[in-house]
Amino acid sequence: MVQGSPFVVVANRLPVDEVTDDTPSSRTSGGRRWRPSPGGLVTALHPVLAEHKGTWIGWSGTPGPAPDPFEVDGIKLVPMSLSEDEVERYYEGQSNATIWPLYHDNVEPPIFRRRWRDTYREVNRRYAAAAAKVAAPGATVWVQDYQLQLVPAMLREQRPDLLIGFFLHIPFPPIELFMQLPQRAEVLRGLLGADLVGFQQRLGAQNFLRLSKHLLGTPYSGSTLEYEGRKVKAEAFPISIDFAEMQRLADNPLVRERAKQIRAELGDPKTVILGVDRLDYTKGIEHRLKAFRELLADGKLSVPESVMVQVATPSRERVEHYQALRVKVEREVGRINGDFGKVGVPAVHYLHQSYSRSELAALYCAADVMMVTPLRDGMNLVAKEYVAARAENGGALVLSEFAGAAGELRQAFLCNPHDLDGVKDALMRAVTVDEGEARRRMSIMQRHLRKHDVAAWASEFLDSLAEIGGTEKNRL
Ligand code: GDG
Repeated sequence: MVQGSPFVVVANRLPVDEVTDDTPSSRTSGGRRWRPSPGGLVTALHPVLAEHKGTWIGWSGTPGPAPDPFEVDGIKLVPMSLSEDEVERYYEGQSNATIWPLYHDNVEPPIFRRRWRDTYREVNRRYAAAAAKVAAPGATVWVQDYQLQLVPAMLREQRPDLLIGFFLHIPFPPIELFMQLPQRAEVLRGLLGADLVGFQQRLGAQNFLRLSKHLLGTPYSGSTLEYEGRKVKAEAFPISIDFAEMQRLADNPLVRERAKQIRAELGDPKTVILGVDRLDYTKGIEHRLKAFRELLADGKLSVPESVMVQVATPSRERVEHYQALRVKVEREVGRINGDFGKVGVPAVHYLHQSYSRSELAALYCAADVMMVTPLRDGMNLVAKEYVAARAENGGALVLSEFAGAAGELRQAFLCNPHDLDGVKDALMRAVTVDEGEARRRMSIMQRHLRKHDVAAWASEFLDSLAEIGGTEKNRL
């Protein structure tokens, strides 16, 4: 008789990647090999999962039949299968072409397709069934993100004994936008299946409480609403990074050496301006390129004294919005380099590639100015990583007011990415800030992040959930 796990994480993806080469650190399962994929979420949850023999349910990242459950570093992994069609409809379609743009202020028009939402429902049902199967009586189940919003209610229906938490990593939109979703009541009821619904920002939690009242007439007081005779709490838990890990990387002599080398390879400019994002239309990559181009045209910045490095990690490449964005960004980069580059010195070094954590840390160390200019972003971990990597080095962060991180990183050079003059002004202030002032700002932000790291985030959420569960400290 299988006893089940007292703690279960349900996420779209498993925290591992399949490897096809002979990487020595890979683990095998049914002839397939896996390597842990380092990420904030798994780092934060690993201690809880390992201590309580936890289980993580998610997709392996490859379409087709799922491998058998296996273990990595003391955590049981239960792979879910997704067919090619399901990847197209549930993941690329409903999740990334409908919900993603809608929840990010309709930055691109969301596409609504009935087939996509039917598949989204079916896949959510399968994830919920897997969780119902592995969870021990009275277990805590933590469901992650916008791909799985129906899971909490589906799970509660099968397993009312469970304590269910949900965390949304992206913004939760205002009522007027959410109401466009053809599946709106179903999604809302899905989320209301949880005991605790966590958001990145207070605004998201308020939008959710107001929406529930508007759409379902559920009364609320403070952060708690009543739904079908139960209490559901909606609160903000701003996610963070593994601060110590990034600081350790940035302190590593090899990484420091690499940072020097990067600057030398860029021609030892006075100012290195950096952007690191998934190539996503919410990240405001074009807006920052335009600001840089205009500053070059105005003569306020010039090549080779100032150069920009833009890492645009390939992302969701089969989704149309993303293909169109790539064309626009690459056209803008070409235009800037054509107008302002010199032989052997492009103005913008554009890198449509993925890098290792240590190469990213070296880039952070090499950059005088970091530009994070999303039009809307749940949090933005890149902004936090840059701050963590700067140690005693100063450096300046230009940060959009529309990133969740702006609520905490108040010493950044804040800007409205829609206001081009405002972005230019913030960038110039960051480029010209004196060293003492830059260090002062950086150290205040570092102090904040050292305390509010990803482990603190996970334990705040889980403590709050346990409190709702009504048992002492932790039900786990
Ligand atoms: C969603 C929400 C929220 C990027 N390129 C490479 C690479 N990265 C890493 C960064 C960072 C992460 O990916 C990106 O996180 P962000 O927070 O910036 O953005 P999203 O991917 O949109 O994440 C966001 C987040 O969820 C967490 O809740 O903050 O608002 O949209 O850690 O360093 N990592 C490596 N190579 C790369 O080339 N290794």
